[in-house]
Amino acid sequence: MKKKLIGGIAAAAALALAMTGCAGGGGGGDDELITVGFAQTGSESGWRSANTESMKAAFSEENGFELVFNAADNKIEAQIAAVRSFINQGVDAIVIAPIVEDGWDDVLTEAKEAGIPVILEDRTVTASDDLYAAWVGLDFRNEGVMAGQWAAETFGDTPTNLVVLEGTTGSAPANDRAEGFAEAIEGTAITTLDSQTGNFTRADGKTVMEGFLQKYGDTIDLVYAHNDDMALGAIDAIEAAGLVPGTDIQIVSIDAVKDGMLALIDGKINFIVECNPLLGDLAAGLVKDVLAGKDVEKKIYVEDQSFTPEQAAEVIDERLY
Ligand code: GZL
Repeated sequence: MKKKLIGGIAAAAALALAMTGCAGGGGGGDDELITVGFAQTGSESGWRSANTESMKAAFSEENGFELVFNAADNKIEAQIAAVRSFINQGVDAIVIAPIVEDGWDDVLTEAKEAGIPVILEDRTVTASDDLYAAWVGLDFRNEGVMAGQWAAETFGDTPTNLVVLEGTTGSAPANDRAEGFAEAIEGTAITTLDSQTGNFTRADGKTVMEGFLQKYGDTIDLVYAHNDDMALGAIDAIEAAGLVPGTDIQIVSIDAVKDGMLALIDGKINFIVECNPLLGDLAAGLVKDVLAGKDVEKKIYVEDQSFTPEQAAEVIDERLY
């Protein structure tokens, strides 16, 4: 499977403009608006808010779109029902950030039979890739590898007790970040004491971490959080237990949203791998190209980077989210 790698969001935006012939602003093409149904996961995290903002800005009327937006509150059935409703409305195209990987074959087949192209953004699905026109997002597995490599380099052969705050059960980022991290720490002295979902939310991350602290106390050396919001919840629990996050218990996380980066600069998180949420321009470009009958890459990856506290301090003021 060919895959296109895009470096940084500026390059991604430029590519999106080029793909849509929108360079220099405006929607290009005739005056009629393109009606797009967008099925978002919900509003579970700071990352999701930034992603929604990016998508709404890109699928604007001035860019030639009429956006029908649905946020499914992280409920899989509600998200599938939203896609069905877009099909019944006869939208021109559907964009989905699928909450989980499985269970999409039927409704994607219905969209295909209705002649409505589907673009996936952010998360992926296990359904056959002839059921969607393209996917744009991040390499979650590599994000897990990057986080695991930091842990392996930092703790290496020192016996280390790890607990994991997993993302939404069944979601591509949770599955892939777990896999990548496990591969990267293989052969080290890092032992996983426990691993549980915190649903990518700060509240659940705190609750799960409270449980880990009750069960394992200060024998915990390291937390791997699949996103910053759960890492921030873990910080709340660690501090409530009278321990020092980033020192007594180190934390490695993924996303690099503003609040996560500030905690990193404060030394409460030790390392963050970025997962860029600003996918709106790319998704909008793909919709226009697919509707124009152009050939598009099936998978478009936006490159990620990582940050130490010092690196975060250098860039915090210029970051877009
Ligand atoms: C990753 C995205 C994940 C983020 C979380 O691309 O799907 O969902 O890592 C968000 O913060 O809730």
